[in-house]
Amino acid sequence: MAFDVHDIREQFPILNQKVHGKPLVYFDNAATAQKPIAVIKAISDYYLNYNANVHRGVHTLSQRATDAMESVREQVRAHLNAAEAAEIIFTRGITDSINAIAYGLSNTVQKGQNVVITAMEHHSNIVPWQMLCERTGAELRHLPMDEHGELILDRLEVVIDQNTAIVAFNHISNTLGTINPVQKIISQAKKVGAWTLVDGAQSGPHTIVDVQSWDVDFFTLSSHKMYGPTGLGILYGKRERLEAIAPYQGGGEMISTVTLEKSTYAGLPHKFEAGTPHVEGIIGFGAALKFINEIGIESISAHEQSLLEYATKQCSGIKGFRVIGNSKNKASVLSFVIDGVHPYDLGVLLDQQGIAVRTGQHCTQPIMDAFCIEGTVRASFAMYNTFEEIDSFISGLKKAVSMLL
Ligand code: 7TS
Repeated sequence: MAFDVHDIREQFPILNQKVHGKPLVYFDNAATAQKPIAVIKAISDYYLNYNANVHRGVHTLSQRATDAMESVREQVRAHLNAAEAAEIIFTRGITDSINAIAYGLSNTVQKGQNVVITAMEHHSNIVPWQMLCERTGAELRHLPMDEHGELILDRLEVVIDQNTAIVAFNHISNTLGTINPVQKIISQAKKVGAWTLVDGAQSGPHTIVDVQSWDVDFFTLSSHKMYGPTGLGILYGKRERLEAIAPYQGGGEMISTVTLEKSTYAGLPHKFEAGTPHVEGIIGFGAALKFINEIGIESISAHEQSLLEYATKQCSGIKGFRVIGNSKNKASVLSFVIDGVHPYDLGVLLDQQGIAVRTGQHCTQPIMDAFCIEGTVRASFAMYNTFEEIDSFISGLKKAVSMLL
């Protein structure tokens, strides 16, 4: 299918509205993406026609819901090129996935070992590891970054050592846009026998991921950043790794046998899926994946790259503009400050002109500390954004700056 941004926009009715009397320009895609009609329809079809709990009933609706959910598990397996569908766990989101692994390692990680993250993680890939280290006495280390927002890879062999239990890092930084060299980091971890977890929050919607060729142990996505519903995450884990760690939640569906004294756990993937799953979310995510793949992730990514280049060039002429994160390999996230202006004030003035950006720390306070700034303004682009929208953003930004400086 040829990439036609105007056709694509027709699939996102929410974009066709005015905010404060101006056409909406939605540039907050790194936080969450809008949903195409196909996703909304898949969810309403489920509620209109076959809403039922899954796995529990012999009745027809339950079977239909179960089949729909399990077919999405297979779809995700194929999308990530996992070896088997049982390695795909449905969680509540990336935050939930990382907590599941960090908790699951509580009985395996020990004092004397270390956990490695990077200087550019989202809080959800920092705090769960701090909690694990507090529980176990392990040390938390990080791979540092330079002034461009690139990881200092020369430090890899020093930071990741024989005592490293797991290396957890993001593929693409939500604040800097940096695309990290996943394979290089994984190969260093493997050299010392450490496990790996890649946070794919920002790569899921923009790049092809092949978990087997990466040879990563855990990989996680959030549906809502990939044009799917909120409240659903994907956790991929290699079978032997998932089997080796403890489940983080107990309850229905995750057991094999239960007596009042003791329970045994179900096999994969159910061991990690206690309780009624987010059935509508899973079904909606299936529709989102199909939608992305029909357009083609390469075409989406190429379009977003040209938006990023155009926006960066147009912004560079603005007085006091300073980009935060200018790594060579960068995804469609433009974070910046305007010297002398508070990001929040810019965000409010842009909103008055119908332009949605995120301002602040973006749940990455250590990045702000490293760059000695309070926060940034972040414009992040998706498949449905246009060059005309960037022009509106630039003129809106110039207007805001002229009011504030
Ligand atoms: N990791 C990264 C790199 C992220 O960008 C986010 C969300 C998360 C983890 C957490 O995902 P969740 O779905 O569990 O919340 N990032 C953002 C953002 O940049 N603005 O709002 C949420």
